[in-house]
Amino acid sequence: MSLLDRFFQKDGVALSKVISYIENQEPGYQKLLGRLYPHAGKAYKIGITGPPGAGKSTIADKISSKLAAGDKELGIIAVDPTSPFTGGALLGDRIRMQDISLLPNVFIRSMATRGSTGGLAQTTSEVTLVLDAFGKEYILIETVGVGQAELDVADLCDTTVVVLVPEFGDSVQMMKAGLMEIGDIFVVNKSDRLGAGRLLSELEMVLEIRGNQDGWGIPVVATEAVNNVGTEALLEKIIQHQSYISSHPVYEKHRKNQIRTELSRIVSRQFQELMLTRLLPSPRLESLIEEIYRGEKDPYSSGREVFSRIEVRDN
Ligand SMILES: Nc1nc2c(ncn2[C@@H]2O[C@H](COP(=O)(O)OP(=O)(O)OP(=O)(O)O)[C@@H](O)[C@H]2O)c(=O)[nH]1
Ligand SMILES: [Mg+2]
Repeated sequence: MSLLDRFFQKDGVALSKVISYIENQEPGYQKLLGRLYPHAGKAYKIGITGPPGAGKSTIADKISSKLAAGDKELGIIAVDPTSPFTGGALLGDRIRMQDISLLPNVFIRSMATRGSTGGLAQTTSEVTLVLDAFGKEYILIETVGVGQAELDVADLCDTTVVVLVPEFGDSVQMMKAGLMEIGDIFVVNKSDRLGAGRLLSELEMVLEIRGNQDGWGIPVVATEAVNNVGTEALLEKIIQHQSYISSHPVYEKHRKNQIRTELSRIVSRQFQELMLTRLLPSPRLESLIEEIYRGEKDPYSSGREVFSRIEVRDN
């Protein structure tokens, strides 16, 4: 039986293998994605993002066990930032999600960000597609919301939950980090800590000024995830957002935007490959750098010259 046959028979080992194949960009991986694509499109994607240590994994764990208890098929992707400051995150995620990882309807994958040439968002989106095609109904994607790549991941999701904690500071800092724009639901976690009440009312004020978004009033939920407090209310808000967005015309726009982003990413990546392998392979690049360095050429006309070697056919 082929790997794909086993995959479609819901073999977890085949699922892991297909994901590795995609992550490593093995030969023909794009064809494989093309074959999976028609089987995908049913999963609901929930992004959980926020600063390091805010409690994202703990929240993902609590929400997942509630969904899994309701017999939902779940996929969880934890994006490991591989930063020297959060080097232990990978192991930490595994430990905190140990209980749910034993359930037959839950599949957890930790993804390292290093070495993904197509970018984190691209690989995450491809792994999401694989889980979707496998038949996962909900896919939770945990990312540390501190960089552009992480913000891009939010575009993949249907509901983005932004997790904040009192220690992270005031709303000005959150706005700077770009977190205020991407949240469909905000969570003040560690509400057992000092300053949680202030953060909550500050957030509510900022969101009130921002107003409704296409008829969705962005809620703020207080949680104490380690003790499973407020997590039920959070899941309720997620389900509410799901039914809101699924029935609202904004969903079509959202889906089309996802397709637009995906398509342009795929084309850009192919351009990049074309450039590195054919137009400007390393030796050619190095000699151009030398020529520019010696003042014999300028980078602008050199760039145009390289580009002009592409034959663009109109059809
Ligand atoms: N006091 C308190 N601690 C919490 C709460 N929720 C989570 N924690 C603790 O905060 C720490 C970080 O939690 P994680 O769930 O790993 O946070 P994270 O956002 O996934 O962390 P990274 O993935 O490393 O960015 C853990 O020690 C948790 O037990 C809470 O509500 N109150
Ligand atoms: Mg985590």
